[in-house]
Amino acid sequence: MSDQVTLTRDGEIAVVTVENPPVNALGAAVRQGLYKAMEEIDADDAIKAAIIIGSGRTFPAGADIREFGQPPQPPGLSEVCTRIEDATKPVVAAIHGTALGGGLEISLGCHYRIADPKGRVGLPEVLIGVLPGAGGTIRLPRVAGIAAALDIMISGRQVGAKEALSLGILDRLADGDLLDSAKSYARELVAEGAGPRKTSERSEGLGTDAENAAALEAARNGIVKKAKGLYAPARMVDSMEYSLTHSLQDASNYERDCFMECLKTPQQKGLVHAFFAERASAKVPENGRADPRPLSKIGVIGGGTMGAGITVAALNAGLEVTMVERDKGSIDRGRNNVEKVYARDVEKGRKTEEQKAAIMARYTPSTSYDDLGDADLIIEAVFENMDVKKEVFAILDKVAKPGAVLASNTSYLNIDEIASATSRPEDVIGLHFFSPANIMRLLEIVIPSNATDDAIATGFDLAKKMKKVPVRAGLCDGFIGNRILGKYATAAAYMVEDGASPYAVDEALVNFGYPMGIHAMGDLAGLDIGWSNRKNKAATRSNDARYNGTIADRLCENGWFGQKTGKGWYVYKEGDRRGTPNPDAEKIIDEARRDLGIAPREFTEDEIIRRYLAAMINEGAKVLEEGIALKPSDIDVTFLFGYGFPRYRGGPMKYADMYGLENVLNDLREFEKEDPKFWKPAQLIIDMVEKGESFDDLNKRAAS
Ligand code: 3H9
Repeated sequence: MSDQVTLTRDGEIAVVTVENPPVNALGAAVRQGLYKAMEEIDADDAIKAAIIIGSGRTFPAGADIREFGQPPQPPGLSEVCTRIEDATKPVVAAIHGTALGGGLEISLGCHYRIADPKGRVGLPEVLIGVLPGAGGTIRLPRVAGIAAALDIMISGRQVGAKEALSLGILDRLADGDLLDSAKSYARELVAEGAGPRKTSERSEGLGTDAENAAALEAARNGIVKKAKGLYAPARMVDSMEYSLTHSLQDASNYERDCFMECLKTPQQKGLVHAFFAERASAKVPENGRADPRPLSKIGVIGGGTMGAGITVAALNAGLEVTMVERDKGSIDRGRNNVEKVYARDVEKGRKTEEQKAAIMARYTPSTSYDDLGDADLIIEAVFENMDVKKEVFAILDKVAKPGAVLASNTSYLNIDEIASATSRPEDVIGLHFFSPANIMRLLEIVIPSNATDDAIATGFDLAKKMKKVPVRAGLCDGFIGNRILGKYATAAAYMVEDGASPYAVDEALVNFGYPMGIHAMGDLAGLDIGWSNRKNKAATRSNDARYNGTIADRLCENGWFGQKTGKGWYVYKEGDRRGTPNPDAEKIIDEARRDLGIAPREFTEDEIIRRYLAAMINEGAKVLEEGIALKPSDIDVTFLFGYGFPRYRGGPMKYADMYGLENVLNDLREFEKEDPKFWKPAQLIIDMVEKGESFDDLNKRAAS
């Protein structure tokens, strides 16, 4: 076969095992091995049926994504699936773990499918910018129906074994050991004389022509809502539609053409980059140098929105949590904030009352710091003020057990200074959660000067337990995310002062792929946050920098903080979260421009995006230069998971590579003429353009 595919025999049953850890991806050697195994099985009269199974943790989880864009190596996956389907003896797929993408397609090439009850199947190609390219659009609808098949493909969701059974994707669930069950199934098939059953020739999932057409049309209309901006979903519908009236060979060719078209799109490159960037962010030097400290009990200081969100994230991770607040009223509110999350879960049918009670049993509200004596890690989530935080850390120093990790959830403050309030700065790290902390997956792990490797590794371990995406950030004002946000928010503020409407800026960003524009986002988060930040920094602001808060300050001076006051950049009707432009804000903008002596000018959508992104990328490069981020992909991950950057664009640094670093530099040079200080190009960008390097080159260097 090949090193990655073995064929063994148990009497008249052949067992083909794929062994390509960690996820049995269907790389060239696996495809060759499967193809050869089918040839051997067909040629051996003693074999009456065959089983395909994955070793280790899963049935193949898809094509090997690393091969995308490389010269193709035969046989193609589609060919392998058809070769399996053409086998002259019944072939049973024995599924455990996650049969995804090409993995599910291999199993659909098999004639029968049995799965471990905990197994899952799916066609998540949409998440990496392609469509199923090995018969998925052809075979899945034939067993599951068009509507279900398109729902699975367009959402990319994983379908549990029970649902897959009810949809006709699976034939049965294993009872006990999967391989034993699969062998019994295969023997039954042989005994019954059930021969090969080609999925591509089945039709029980399909409806009448009119029903099929209606399902295709409904999916086409739903794409705008369900897969906004994505290219691949429409091609899935096209390919499925084509397969209904064409031979398997023609349909396979058409599907392959659609797949190849998707492969050429920047979306596909952005999404594949996002896939690997997400997995690379936890690979940090400290993790290799030290083991995390034990972690089962955590303390949270503060029961506000952030403290409660962190508590829920920790409870969901199976940890015990003690929450401390300063008085009875505050801790009651804290407890209520936690409880209402689970009450909603019960209301929505996501949890039972018993499950809620079991989770809440791991939660201890308290008004005494002394109750934190056995916590392995304590996260402070109090008011964003240095004196308050230092006070908390001085107390933690007294009550925490030796070796407990002490973490601050600050989003801007200097953690070295916070750590100086303790006698153990080596145990202090930053854990910057994003609100709502139980939902948002980004966790910036901030590394102060004295933190030890095992304290840092413990932060990463917490992220893993909470299923968060951790990003290692060095110490600076705003760390990675908020520091870069500060720059592009300023670029947006300058554009509005200079003549762009805030609504045009937001529209440009939505068209770029953001879920909402920066002004709508400001209204959602509360404009008072930025206002108070600007006031805090007023004394240290440099005189030669252009001020960015003239208009926003005036909105706040009127008490217009955004959604919570019903008015900000937009006006909000009672209970409505979507605003309409605020005419009073427009008046303020006009006045501010007059006061600043600015003659407003036009900004095209293209210029808005060029400025917004140039500010973001330039600061990203400075963050890299200073070692605040270890690699460009960490910046991408930060913005994908914490700031709404459209995933299909891969993140700001990947976008820079695709837009062309030289073009970024040209934009910066153009804008630099009007404000040399703000738009000064990062030296890293200048050097990289000179050397013809890309941010991807830096990612590769970091990985090696
Ligand atoms: C496809 O099938 C196209 C076909 O229709 C047509 C072709 C013609 N390839 O996520 P994890 C690596 S498209 C290469 O941390 P988990 C991953 O990078 C494919 N590598 O584990 C990581 O490497 P490292 C459709 C892959 O347990 C390691 O495996 N399938 C692939 O949290 C462990 O991964 C998909 O899109 C791959 N396909 O989750 C499924 N998959 O250790 C993509 C994983 O160096 N995969 N790796 O960082 C997943 O969704 C998750 O990996 C899975 C396991 C759920 C399977």
